[in-house]
Formats: sequence, C-alpha cells, structure tokens
Amino acid sequence: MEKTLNGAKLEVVQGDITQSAMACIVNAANSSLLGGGGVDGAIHRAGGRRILDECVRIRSERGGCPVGEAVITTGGNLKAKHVIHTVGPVWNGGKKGEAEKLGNCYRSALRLAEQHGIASISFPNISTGIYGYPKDEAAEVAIGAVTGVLARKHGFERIQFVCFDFENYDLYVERVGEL
Ligand code: AR6
Repeated sequence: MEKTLNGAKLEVVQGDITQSAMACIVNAANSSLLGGGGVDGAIHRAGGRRILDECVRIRSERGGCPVGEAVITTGGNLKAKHVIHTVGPVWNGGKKGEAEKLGNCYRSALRLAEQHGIASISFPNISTGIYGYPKDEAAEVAIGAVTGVLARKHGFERIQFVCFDFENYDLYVERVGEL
C-alpha cells in the first residue's frame, strides 16, 4: 500500500526491516544504545559489529540517547547505509507524555535523516513490542508525526512503515489508506 504526499511516497509493507533496501533504517533502541531484543537485536545481529562499535562511541561521548531523541550510525553489513537509533517511551498508561515522546522519535529521526541528506527511510513500529505501547494508538501517533513532516518542505522521496506483525500491518494499511 502506498500514498504520495507532497512529493514523497509513504509506504506500508509487511516484513523484516533488516532486509530493507532503503538508504536508512530506524532502530527502536533503548537509552543505553548497547542493543537488546526485538528489532534492536535483529538489527545488531544482521548489521554486525561496526554498528555496536559506533553506538559504544556515541554512548561514551554523550552518555546514550534520551527517549524521543535519535542518533545515527553506519548500516554495517545491512543493505541500508545508515541506521538511525531512536528510543521510544515505555507505555505507562498514556498519561505520562507517551504520545508526545513517541511522536518525537519519528520527528527526531526524520530531522537527523534530512541533515544527512537521506531521502529514503524505513521505520519499525516503535514501542509496540517490549515497551507495550497499544498498537492502534502508536499507529495514530506515528502516522501523524510523519505526515506532519511531509506536509512541510522536505527532502524525502520514500518513507516506509515496515510492520513485522500483521496486527500492525492491518492497522497501518487502514489508516494510511484513509489519508
Ligand atoms: N523488523 C521489523 N519490525 C520488527 C522486527 C524486525 N526484524 N522485529 C520486531 N519488530 P520491539 P520496543 C517489531 O520490542 O517496543 C529492545 O530490547 C515488533 O513486532 O523491538 O520499542 C530495545 O533494546 C514491534 O511491533 O521495540 C529496547 O529495550 C516493533 O518492532 C526495547 O526492546 C517494536 O518492538 C524497545 O521496545
């Protein structure tokens, strides 16, 4: 499923983000930047040691990555040239600023991508696994944040939501279809 918004293709696909052929993929990391389970584990496994080496260097320089912010590394052995690591919020009932923090993840990642001249980028469904964010609410925030960026002047050609589980895929197909 895809839509064209202000000159960019917004795509919804089902699959494994480590196989993405976009210039950059986004990782749902944690503040330590030292890896973990879920998509984070998959990206580090597929991308190899160079990604972790750069994460360790960034961590030693600035003490990790706060929730809602983003850092960039090499894509290592991935097809993607870069990985942007962002840290989603842990779901805590919805009244602890979770939506703002989750939206900030998408906005921070896109800002960093533009600063690096990246025109194509794949996002996973940040916070909807181990961090427990309800999938329908997370989809609304994610799509809102990305379409907000695309509504302004931007340098993107393709932005992809890569949904691993079919619950997320169906939610995104429905919501992006309504845009
Ligand atoms: N490709 C695309 N999406 C994936 C993949 C994959 N290969 N594997 C899982 N997902 P999660 P979080 C989806 O738990 O909730 C880590 O330990 C998955 O179906 O990876 O942000 C970090 O180090 C779900 O929809 O990330 C943190 O400690 C989505 O990715 C913590 O988990 C996010 O699930 C972050 O938790």
